[in-house]
Amino acid sequence: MARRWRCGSVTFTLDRTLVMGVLNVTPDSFSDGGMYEDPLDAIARGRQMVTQGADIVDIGGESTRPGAEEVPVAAEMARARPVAGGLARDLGVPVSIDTRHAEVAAGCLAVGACIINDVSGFRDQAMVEVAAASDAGVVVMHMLGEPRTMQAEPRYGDVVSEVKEYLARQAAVLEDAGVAPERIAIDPGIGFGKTLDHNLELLRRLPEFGELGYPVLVGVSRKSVIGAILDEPEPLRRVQGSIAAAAWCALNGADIVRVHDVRDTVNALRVLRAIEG
Ligand code: HH2
Repeated sequence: MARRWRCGSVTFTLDRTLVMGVLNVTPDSFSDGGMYEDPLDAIARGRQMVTQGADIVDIGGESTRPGAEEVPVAAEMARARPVAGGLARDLGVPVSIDTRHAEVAAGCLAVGACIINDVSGFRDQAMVEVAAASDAGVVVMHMLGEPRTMQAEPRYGDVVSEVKEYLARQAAVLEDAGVAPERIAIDPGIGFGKTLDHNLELLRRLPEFGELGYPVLVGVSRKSVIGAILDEPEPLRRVQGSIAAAAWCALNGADIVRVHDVRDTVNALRVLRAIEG
């Protein structure tokens, strides 16, 4: 049977790697902070990503970069909801809300978003309830601890087994609450409470995440793992490295890649597909 991911009224057939475009409407995201604070600019960028081939647009109103402080829910809502609503009306592809907060998720679903992307992996029961009460797709991501402190000496026995166990457990919590399995995607959370070696091992052993039976999403775009390999402190100069990483993910079982550079990534994946035949 074909593998699928159901997000509200849209069902993706996972016969190629999908591209989720990142749209951060924050002042402080690590690579695009401050670029799309004006909702009209954000909406224009969202539409542009779709013309460039994005399959999903993921809106974030809170930076979760290492060291980031939690943003008040009202502020996050004020940033994200107008953009979610403005885009969801006629974008032609699903709008995803990247949030750890149940109120923000519910507010954005109410205006048409149909994916909840939770970097804290649905640890909050209120978030599980919002998911269960909706028909949205969900992304369960692994993060060790929380953004403010997650990079303080992260430790694992076997990072892949531990991240997999966490994802399986959180997916089971969602299923028990009534979220249909075909709505759930999982994400190892590159850069969220992991050293460079942990991140590389997760990427190297990416196919193992497919064993859990859910679509696999990966976000490596412009992250410090790329910066560390290339000795490049400026996120905007990590584009080629990010595309190499996205191609690796696509060849190793990622169903969705979450990226800032939509056009370049879409083109790279088109070439891979042509070669694969
Ligand atoms: N990474 C970031 C944010 N959300 N969601 C998923 N599912 N997977 C990821 O890897 C992921 C994510 C961090 O990147 P970005 O949104 O560009 O930065 P910031 O958190 O500073 O806004």
